Amino acid sequence: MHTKVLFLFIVNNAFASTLQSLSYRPHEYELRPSAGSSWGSWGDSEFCPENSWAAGFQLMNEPSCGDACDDTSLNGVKLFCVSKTSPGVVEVTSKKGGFGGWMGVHMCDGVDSFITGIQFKSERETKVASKHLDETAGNNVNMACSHGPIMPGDGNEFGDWSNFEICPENTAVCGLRTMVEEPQGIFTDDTSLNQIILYCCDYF
Ligand SMILES: [Ca+2]
Ligand SMILES: [Ca+2]
Repeated sequence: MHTKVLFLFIVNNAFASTLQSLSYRPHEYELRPSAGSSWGSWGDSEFCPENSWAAGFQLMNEPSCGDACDDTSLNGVKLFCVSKTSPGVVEVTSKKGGFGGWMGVHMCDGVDSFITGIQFKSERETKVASKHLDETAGNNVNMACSHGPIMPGDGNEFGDWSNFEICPENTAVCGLRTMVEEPQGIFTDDTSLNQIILYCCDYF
């Protein structure tokens, strides 16, 4: 093997072994934007590798399917973790629903710009413990970065926006957890993603 090729092989393997998502990482704060519903259960938390933070996101969304079918809107959220010192991107996601597909990738503008805030759009649960004919729960997410403009999500329009929840100073988003309703079958209304938590870790 050529020396340069061998060197690259070793370097790539070193990054591959260090850039792994984590099931726990010490964090300073949780961003939990208000949500109109709470069907389903929380998935596992997933965190960016040490010394990396979320610099982008992507939504799993089911486009509106019209009056005669069962809409679910938002089904999942993915974060893209970036380190200031090593190349490569690690994806983290918590629990996901089974409807729709992945939308566009939204990345913070500029060098060393990381996600620091979230706003969540969801429909208000109309009755406790009993659904209307077609509820959708979570619909869309906007995120703010440490530098640059707010990144609008490409989910659906149903429901109302929460306030923007922002990480404390000197922290940035480093992980997430989602509450998702399990598939309900053909005769029962589905909602998929209902709530989201983002974690803020020390940023240096
Ligand atoms: Ca529905
Ligand atoms: Ca259904």
